[in-house]
Amino acid sequence: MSADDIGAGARASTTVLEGLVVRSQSGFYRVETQRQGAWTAVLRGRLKRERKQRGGLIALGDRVRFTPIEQEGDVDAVIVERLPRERALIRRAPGAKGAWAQDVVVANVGLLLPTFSVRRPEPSLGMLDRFLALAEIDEIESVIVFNKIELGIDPELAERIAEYERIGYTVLRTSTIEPAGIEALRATLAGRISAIVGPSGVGKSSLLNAVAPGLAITVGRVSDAVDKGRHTTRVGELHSLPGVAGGRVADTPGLREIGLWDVDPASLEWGFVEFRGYLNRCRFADCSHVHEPGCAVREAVTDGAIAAERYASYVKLLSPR
Ligand SMILES: Nc1nc2c(ncn2[C@@H]2O[C@H](COP(=O)(O)OP(=O)(O)O)[C@@H](O)[C@H]2O)c(=O)[nH]1
Ligand SMILES: [Mg+2]
Ligand SMILES: [Zn+2]
Repeated sequence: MSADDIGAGARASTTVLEGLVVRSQSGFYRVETQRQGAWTAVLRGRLKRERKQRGGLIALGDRVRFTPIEQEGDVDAVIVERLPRERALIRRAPGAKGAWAQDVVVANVGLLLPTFSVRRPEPSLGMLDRFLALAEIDEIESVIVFNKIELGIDPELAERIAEYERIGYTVLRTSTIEPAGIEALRATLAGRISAIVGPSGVGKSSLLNAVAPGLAITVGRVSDAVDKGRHTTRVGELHSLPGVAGGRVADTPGLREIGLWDVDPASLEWGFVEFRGYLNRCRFADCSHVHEPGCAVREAVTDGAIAAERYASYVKLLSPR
């Protein structure tokens, strides 16, 4: 049964409950409440049409209002309203007529964890810079994770990592084998909604299992895409963390493609935190920091105040094609 077939004829009760969307798959939503358990919900008709038009009106991490219905299949609730989002991790794609299509990957997410392994696979720091810029622009805090440290960190990589710390980012050095940094990761995740992102194989699922063994997330294979090929179903899930502080973390397939996002070139400079002190010192107010004379950002690169590698990432992101 498709989600679209349910709920239209169902008589909704007048009870309205509030909950958090912790799982989303093909129009079905798992909604958790504080005291009334968890529900499987579909969208009410009007929301459904908006979902089609806007490509996903309800995202993982959204707070919603819903009413219980007579159970049909697994479905026992209909979502009637989405509450305002504090913030969201957004994937942007160029849309029709110069507009931007936006796809909310996780709503109300307070922390992004760009995660890489120090080797096997080798880290892509270009991708890291992309994640960091995206988080800065969406006003989401980032904590960088380098996993598999028991394999050893090349001096060159160690220097690059130190540079991220110098510009203000917290870096966790972890291993699920040794183990190392797991306690720090657990403390970082406690009591907030986070999203872990990064290439496959770096140990994201292993890290979450180390932080919360009860989760038992599948490790070492592509587990989050049900169905292969063109009709791949995206399953997003917010895992619940144990402990008094609680907390939720998304380890979701949509996050992998964030690399394909495109950003308004004028906002990109804001995504590089160490540029900010120079932005209003350029000769031209609309300086792109690539070819203009009197560019304070490029001077800072020449002086070594801004790392050449980070500047190179900026230029690459500015014109990805
Ligand atoms: N050497 C080493 N391997 C790890 C570590 N953490 C995870 N792995 C391995 O890396 C592979 C991918 O792990 P997985 O958690 O599925 O990565 P994900 O794709 O990012 O979720 C598995 O074979 C894990 O056993 C680590 O700290 N050190
Ligand atoms: Mg995984
Ligand atoms: Zn400039």
